[in-house]
Amino acid sequence: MKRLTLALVLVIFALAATTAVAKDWSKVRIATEGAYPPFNYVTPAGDLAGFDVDIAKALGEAMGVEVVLVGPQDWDGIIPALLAKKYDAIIASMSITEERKMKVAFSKKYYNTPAKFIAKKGDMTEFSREAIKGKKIGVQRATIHDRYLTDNYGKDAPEKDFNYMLEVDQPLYIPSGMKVRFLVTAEDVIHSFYLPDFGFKKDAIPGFVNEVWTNVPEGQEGTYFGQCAELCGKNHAFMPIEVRVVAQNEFDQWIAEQKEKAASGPDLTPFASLDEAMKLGQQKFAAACALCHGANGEGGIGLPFAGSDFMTNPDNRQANIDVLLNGRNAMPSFKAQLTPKEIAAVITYQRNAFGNETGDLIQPADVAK
Ligand code: HEC
Ligand SMILES: [Cu+2]
Repeated sequence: MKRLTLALVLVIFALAATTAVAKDWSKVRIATEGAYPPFNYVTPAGDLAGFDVDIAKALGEAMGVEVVLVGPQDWDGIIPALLAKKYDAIIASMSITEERKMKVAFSKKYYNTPAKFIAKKGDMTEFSREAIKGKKIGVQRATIHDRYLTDNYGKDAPEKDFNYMLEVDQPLYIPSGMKVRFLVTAEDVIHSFYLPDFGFKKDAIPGFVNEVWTNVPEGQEGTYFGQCAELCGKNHAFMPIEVRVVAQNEFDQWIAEQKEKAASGPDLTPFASLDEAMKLGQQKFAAACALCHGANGEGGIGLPFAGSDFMTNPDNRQANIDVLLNGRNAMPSFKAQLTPKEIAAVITYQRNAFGNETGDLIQPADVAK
């Protein structure tokens, strides 16, 4: 595996020799990125923390000056803002490079760490020019890693994917050259539909329909990214928005494909065996049910499954399906979140796991009836 050695430094902006009035150095403003844990990050309470921050504070103590931390500061603009004197220094695990040395004065390095390529286990074992041809590599813009790929792989450089945390499974398609109206609502909690390039941010509220519109001119087709801008829950940071603006003919084609997909209905292929259903059911249970019903079906917010009459009595099979589809009191309906196949699998799992062993195999068609 290829290694590259990073020298990490504190950057201090040298005061211009011509400065007439000596700056009062009793207070030093030091910026950090706040997006590189464990070196620098923002705590849930909104404070900057991490190794870099600790070093900054320790330096301040040793020098007998007050350190004011500035951040989070975007990496792309961290040096330009220093040059514009928004702060006096940067401490952000920045590598010393010849290019950066032309603009800023570095201190001695305060730590050293190797960088590595990472791929899914078994996917890639080497990272030679040959091996990474045609691959997509996620890399942060304007980092030495970004530069390393370009410098060392030349024209064979892999496609760099700066958007790897912004892409979604189901992008929204809209046509260019016409006014498009978005009807914005939410299914669970309040989110916010934020697309900076379109100049809008709109609350998505369950039970309300809000409206925004855009008109992307012809010739500006492409992919536009946004994010949920409302602190909506523990997965808030992972709610990207992806809008593909395409020419009218391409849009018509996409609509036709969607209609065809919708008409063919959900996948109702029966499970070949109880085992097959149990495997899928176990996954879905862990992801969607364990939180309330307990990892071993012991119950919690939801009722226990282990040994319950509801699970083991064959007369309750249909009632079991109905609860999943329609919900009951605090038990949410899963009709919109799981496919008939997934619901069938999870019910099969409930009725055979945790010592229930009824042998019941629920098929997707039983759920879709
Ligand atoms: C947000 C918490 C929550 C989640 C998530 C949840 N449940 Fe429930 N579930 C409940 C509660 C609460 C009840 C009791 C409902 C009542 O009071 O009638 C319940 C009841 C049930 C019952 C009826 C049991 C009985 O003995 O009457 C079934 C079946 C069930 N849940 C299955 C599931 C499955 C399968 C999943 C995952 C796909 C799931 N639940 C996810 C909270 C939850
Ligand atoms: Cu959200």
